[in-house]
Amino acid sequence: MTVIPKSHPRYQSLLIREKLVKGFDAGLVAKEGLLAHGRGEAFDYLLGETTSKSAQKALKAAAASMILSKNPVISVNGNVAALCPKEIVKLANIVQAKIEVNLFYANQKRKQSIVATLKKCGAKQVLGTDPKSSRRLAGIDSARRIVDKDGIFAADLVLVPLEDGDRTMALRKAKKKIITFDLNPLSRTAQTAHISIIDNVVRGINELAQLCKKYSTKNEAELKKIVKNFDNKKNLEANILEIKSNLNRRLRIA
Ligand code: PTJ
Repeated sequence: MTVIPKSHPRYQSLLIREKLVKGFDAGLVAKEGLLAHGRGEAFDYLLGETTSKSAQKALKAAAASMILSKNPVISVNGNVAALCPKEIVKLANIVQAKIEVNLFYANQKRKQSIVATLKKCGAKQVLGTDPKSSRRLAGIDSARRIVDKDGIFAADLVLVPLEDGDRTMALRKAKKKIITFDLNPLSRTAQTAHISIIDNVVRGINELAQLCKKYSTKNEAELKKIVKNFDNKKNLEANILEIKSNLNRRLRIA
């Protein structure tokens, strides 16, 4: 295993990369997941590798929506299982959400490894592996159309970190409220979801869990107000402007 010295200027980023590689070696991450991570890293670089103001806003709207939801589900893929399995279980416990494994690159063995990882982190139940419970989402051809009848199929809200655009659209058509973590503000998923948190899931997921805990004591009217005041399109524009001003700052330094 590569030892990354703490003094390395890109220590955090290299540590996250290492988690992905370990997750790949452990059979959790698809090969394509490593490529997807590289794309994410590039956008994170442009974002300044911090949770921006617009991401904070989206996190607040996401937390309020999750508390208000009657039947929330967290969808987990290979990358998420490698990067933040403990945090996923923690969040699910706070908001009483179900957890479902749902893969783009379908593979039963990988699914089982992801379930085992989540259970090791304390998940009591992980949906998405029982063929008798499977249902099809309309309007999508990828493996992600297969969902659990008690999970995503029945959910009113689905948190889909690192999602592909087709399923985001299909889930929206199925009248689910969609929250995503995506480092690319221009992706189809970011543009289609109701709430797009443009942040590294590794940074944002803890913040989301903490906000959910904090908001669990707020009354319904207060929570609804937070949700109503959030405009995803406007927030994505603000995010793109944040990237632009980061780049401008770099130009001045050069
Ligand atoms: O495990 P599977 O089979 O379900 O496959 C998972 C991947 C991620 C490979 C699959 O869903 C995929 O191909 O995704 P895309 O379409 O490449 O989209 C991934 C999005 O996530 C891109 O917009 C990336 O910028 C973004 N992304 C990558 N790493 C992170 C991220 N967003 C937030 N946090 C990250 N760490």
